[in-house]
Amino acid sequence: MAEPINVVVTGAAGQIAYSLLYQLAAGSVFGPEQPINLRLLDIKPMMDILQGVVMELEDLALPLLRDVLPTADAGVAFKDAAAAFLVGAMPRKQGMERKDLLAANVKIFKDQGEALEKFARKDIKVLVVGNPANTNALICSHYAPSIPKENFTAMTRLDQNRAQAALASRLGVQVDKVKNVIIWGNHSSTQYPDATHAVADLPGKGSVKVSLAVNDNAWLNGEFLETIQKRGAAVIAARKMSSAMSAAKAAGDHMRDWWFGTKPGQWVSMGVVSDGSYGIPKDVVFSFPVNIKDKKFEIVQGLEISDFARSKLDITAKELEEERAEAHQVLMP
Ligand code: NAX
Repeated sequence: MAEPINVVVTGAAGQIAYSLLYQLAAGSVFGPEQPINLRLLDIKPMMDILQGVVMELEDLALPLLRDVLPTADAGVAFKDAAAAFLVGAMPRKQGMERKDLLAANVKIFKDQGEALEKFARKDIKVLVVGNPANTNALICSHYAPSIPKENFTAMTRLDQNRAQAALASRLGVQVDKVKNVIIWGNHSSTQYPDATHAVADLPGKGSVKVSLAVNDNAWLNGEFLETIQKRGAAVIAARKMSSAMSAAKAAGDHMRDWWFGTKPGQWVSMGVVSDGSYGIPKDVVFSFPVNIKDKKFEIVQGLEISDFARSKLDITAKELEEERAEAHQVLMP
């Protein structure tokens, strides 16, 4: 059996981590042959609660789970880490402006970037879940210059899963019969869920373009798009808490595909540092469709972008440029 790898989960006492940790310990992300050491980072006031999570991890009695270390010290958590789920972030409190939230969070991700730079493996794979996820990932990468920027990604997989499920429901097929729906841009309400290039495997018809199968562009460019953009808010309104089970599942999906690769002919959406593809400004973390092989992703090239899509891409890119400017303002006034 392989040597254990160190896997970090930040915000480890929170609700997403609570669902994520089981998946990691059970081998459904890094595979059934890969033992793991868990490094659980949270803030000092959460250490008692975290101890309860550690007890439950022990009680899982899962053989792949080797060493579990709860800590409030980022240097300890990131030591020799091979993978990190950066879930922990400052939640929006009542009366807090979006700007204040961004300011609090970019400082956290600056500190964690610096700790990654000093202590983590140089081939570490970092998935940022904590919001604003795209800009947090950019900041983190910026403060860890010796780790390739391709090793920092932000999660839009939950949005992709939501979009795939909504299309499957509309077409009356199982969710795995729909593929290649794209989330472009920011993990925020400006994201562009794009079904233009998606295909569905329909009974008796084989592979059909989703746009032809749905045959209702007004729905695809209207209700579908808005439902996915606002799905997070709808879950909060109903559950009085934000998405956790589905967010943890998506984080597992994202990392598993990064680790093991995507299936031939299928792409997934990830927030990655833009290389200028599709006319998106460089140096923002933008969600693109990617193929993954040998633990490296490549942005899918050559997709046709309609005028409608262009306008949506520009809106979400502009928001990310604004977030980047605000982050720089906080960190380098
Ligand atoms: P919780 O409030 O349940 O947990 C967050 C945990 O992070 C808490 O235990 C807190 O003490 C900890 N934390 C705060 N500052 C920290 C720091 N500096 N270092 C380590 N830990 C720290 O939130 P939860 O529901 O788990 O959500 C976590 C984050 O995921 C939030 O920012 C949330 O907005 C974001 N989400 C991102 C999604 C995505 O698709 N990218 C979807 C789900 C979710 O909304």
